[in-house]
Amino acid sequence: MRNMTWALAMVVGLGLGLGAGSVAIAAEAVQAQIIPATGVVQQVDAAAGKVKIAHDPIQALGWPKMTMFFRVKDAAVLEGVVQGDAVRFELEKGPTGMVITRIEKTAK
Ligand SMILES: [Cu+2]
Repeated sequence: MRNMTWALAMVVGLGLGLGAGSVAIAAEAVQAQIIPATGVVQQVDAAAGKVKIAHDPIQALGWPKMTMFFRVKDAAVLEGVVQGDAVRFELEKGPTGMVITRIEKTAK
């Protein structure tokens, strides 16, 4: 509780001290953060711009290991990616959630 109060005070302090413009820039920087992850491709739906990946835990997001669909930022991200590929990929927070910006196969 004490920490929460402190955090709130910091947010208010930042808002007052830096002004709305700086806060907006800070929010943008957080949005552009690249989050690395690894997993195995289960299904590729290029037409829908989606890929199902059994991913390892993603610490930066606090996500446990799970199998789920991800949307890709651009269809080109899925080029050459097929079911069964072990991959390393990068996530970025988009306006409607996490999207994959890059997929790279790892050695088998
Ligand atoms: Cu997940």
